Amino acid sequence: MDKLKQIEKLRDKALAELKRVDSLEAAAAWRSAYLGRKGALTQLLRGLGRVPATERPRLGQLGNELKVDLEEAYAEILPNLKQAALRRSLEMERVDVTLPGRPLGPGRLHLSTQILREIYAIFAQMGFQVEETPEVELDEYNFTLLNIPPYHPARDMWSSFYTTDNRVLLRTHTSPGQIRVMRRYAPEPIRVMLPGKCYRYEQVTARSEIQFHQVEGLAVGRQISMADLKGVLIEFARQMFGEETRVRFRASHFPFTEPSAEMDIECFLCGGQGCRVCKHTGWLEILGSGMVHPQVLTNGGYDPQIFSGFAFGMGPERIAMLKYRIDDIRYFFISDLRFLEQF
Ligand code: 2NL
Repeated sequence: MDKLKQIEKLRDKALAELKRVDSLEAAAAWRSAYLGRKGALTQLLRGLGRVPATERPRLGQLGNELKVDLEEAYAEILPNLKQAALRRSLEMERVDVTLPGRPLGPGRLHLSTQILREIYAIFAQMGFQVEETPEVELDEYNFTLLNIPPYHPARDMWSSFYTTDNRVLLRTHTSPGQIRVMRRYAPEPIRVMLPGKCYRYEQVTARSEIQFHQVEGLAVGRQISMADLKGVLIEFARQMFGEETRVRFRASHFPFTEPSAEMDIECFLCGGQGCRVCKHTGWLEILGSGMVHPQVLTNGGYDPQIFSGFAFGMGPERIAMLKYRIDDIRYFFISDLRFLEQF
């Protein structure tokens, strides 16, 4: 077939097909079938290289005219198709504002809050009252008054969130609040619980978060001994983990207590036999504690010749993780209902 006829046939075919195009998708397909890089017209124009030189200019001109005509025909139908597509999507996505809303569940307390409240309830029976203290603290309260000297690793910029004022930071533990409470009540005897969010500038992993809760207890009075500390914490362990729970105290170190001890409970998952959770020791570390350091008592406004006290601190997330076998602390802070609704 000669080229002239081919061009005319292509025109008829393309225009006839364009008449049947009824959607944006079909229009795009049509455009690429005729005008695209591998389209019929493009192929045909490319084939002109092989026709005799005398016919080439005229055929080239006709081919280019066809190209312009097809582009124009395409541009002409496009606005209508766009309109139709818009109308269809408005129709399909219409919102019926008279439909009743989807019911929202009543919500529930966050797991960390649930555990915190269990802890308060137990210590409340033993005379401890809850106090809340600031999350944004002076470094004097967060460190210095707690007997954490300037060269102590906990003061390192890398583990604290400082503000642009280098005397102000996000508390790394709830203990600075204990100083505030002591100064408010001294020289009265006190028994207080301090719960709240704490922050550490550290790599987030399955075992450590930059944010976590802590709950601390503090008792200061005239006749308080290490026996009181042990009695109170053993009672706590029995109420929290069961009457039969065995505990042990291990010597430890904190800058603000002397002596210091950590309390372990017998692993309730394996009954002390040794398992993955207790790392085959049979024991789970639950909290840190100790007798308040004389310097800290002094800083709080109590004369250490007359007063003594004990303190302890624990993480509700850690306790919840052990209790419910949660293997990643990050679940507590990502607000995923699939996690939260299990508790
Ligand atoms: C832990 C250990 C602890 C305290 C917190 C405290 C506060 C004052 C004076 C003395 Cl004002 N002590 N708090 C004492 C021992 C341990 O926390 O591992 N917490 C997660």
